[in-house]
Amino acid sequence: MASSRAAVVVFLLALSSSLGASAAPVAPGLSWGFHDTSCPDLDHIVKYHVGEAFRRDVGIAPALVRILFHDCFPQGCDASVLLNGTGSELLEVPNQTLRPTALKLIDDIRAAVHRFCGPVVSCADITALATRDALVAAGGPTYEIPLGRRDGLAPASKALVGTLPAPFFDVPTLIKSFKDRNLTTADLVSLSGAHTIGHSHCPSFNDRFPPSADPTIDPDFSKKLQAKCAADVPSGTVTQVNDVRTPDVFDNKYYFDLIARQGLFKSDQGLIDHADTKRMATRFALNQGAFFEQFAASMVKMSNMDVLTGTQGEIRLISCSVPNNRVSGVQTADDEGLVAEM
Ligand code: HEM
Ligand SMILES: *[C@@H]1O[C@H](CO)[C@@H](O)[C@H](O)[C@H]1NC(C)=O
Ligand SMILES: *[C@@H]1O[C@H](CO)[C@@H](O)[C@H](O)[C@H]1NC(C)=O
Ligand SMILES: CC(=O)N[C@H]1CO[C@H](CO)[C@@H](O)[C@@H]1O
Repeated sequence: MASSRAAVVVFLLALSSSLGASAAPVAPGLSWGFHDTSCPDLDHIVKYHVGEAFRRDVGIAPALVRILFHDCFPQGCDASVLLNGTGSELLEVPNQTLRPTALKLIDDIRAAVHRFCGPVVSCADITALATRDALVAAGGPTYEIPLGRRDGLAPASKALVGTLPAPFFDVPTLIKSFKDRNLTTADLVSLSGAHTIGHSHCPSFNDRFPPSADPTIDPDFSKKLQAKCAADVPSGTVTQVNDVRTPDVFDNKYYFDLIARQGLFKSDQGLIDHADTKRMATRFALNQGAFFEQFAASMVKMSNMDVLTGTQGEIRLISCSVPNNRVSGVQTADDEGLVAEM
């Protein structure tokens, strides 16, 4: 009950801010209920599969959220991050720790959806919906997302993947990195709160061990991390939870971590210190409702970044890992025909 009311509030919020000049949650070509007639059971199918996967492994939630971020930020939410093989984004450093279980789940959901409805729903729409449902399963806010995304034909370039922010960035660099993608400081502070779930590998935070010149980290926490990562042989085998308080629950405890100087990355910890972000990060620590409201609005915005719509791109037919032109016997023209028939 409460959560469906929250959904309505976020929905109205998104609608009303779409009338404003600054934010446009409904990108041209996307619409609410895009698949209502072409795939009426879409929401249900996605939610069922995400629920089952979450019961087996709560790590599916952070895994999906990070995949969405890594898809949308470099060149838009076009499922390009899912493509495999030569030149794929998965081979780039920031993507090396995307979880294969979540990549597989997205494709399993695509297969189930296409079995029920025919090949009318893109991997990009499925990724956005599955991420939303996984966040809710982990305790986070729900929100409505407009649909109608199409899948990209090729991976983002190395240069674009390189625009993803790094964990050693300071706040001004983070703000600029987000601004370059039309994301605001409020988007930065709230979306960083996704680090309230999930885990990281030692190479992502080994710049914060003693004798670190970084005075912003709790020295005991820093020592513990260092001791834990001493066992990281071969490198990348040890994991550390992002939120030491409630590692698997999507809540506002991440901002408590920052106040206690136990943010894992420099990029996290800075948010509670810098003049441009401190007020909001503190507010989110004190008021989970305020965090959830901003986070949901920012997720809708991120899910709509530079989407392909209409006749752009394609609906991947065989696998979310493979563009149609790489599959023998399937042509992109057939795909357009199929979609037009539906
Ligand atoms: C603000 C700049 C950001 C930086 C510098 C950053 C950096 C990182 C790094 C280095 C990791 C750990 C990777 C590893 O070692 O395995 C990570 C994990 C994660 N990030 Fe971020 N991130 C940022 C923003 C975001 C945003 C906007 C989201 C989504 C809304 C997000 C969601 C996640 C999640 C859920 C994980 C855990 C993944 C898992 O458990 O598999 N991050 N991030
Ligand atoms: C890409 O994914 C497809 C479908 O799962 C698989 O058949 C193919 O072997 C994969 N290719 C590479 C290079 O991993
Ligand atoms: C940001 O917004 C401006 C103005 O709406 C637009 O011209 C520009 O292409 C956008 N940039 C990105 C990276 O989306
Ligand atoms: C999920 C995934 O495909 N990760 C890959 C990222 O890139 C490295 C190589 O650079 C691969 O080993 C990983 O499998």
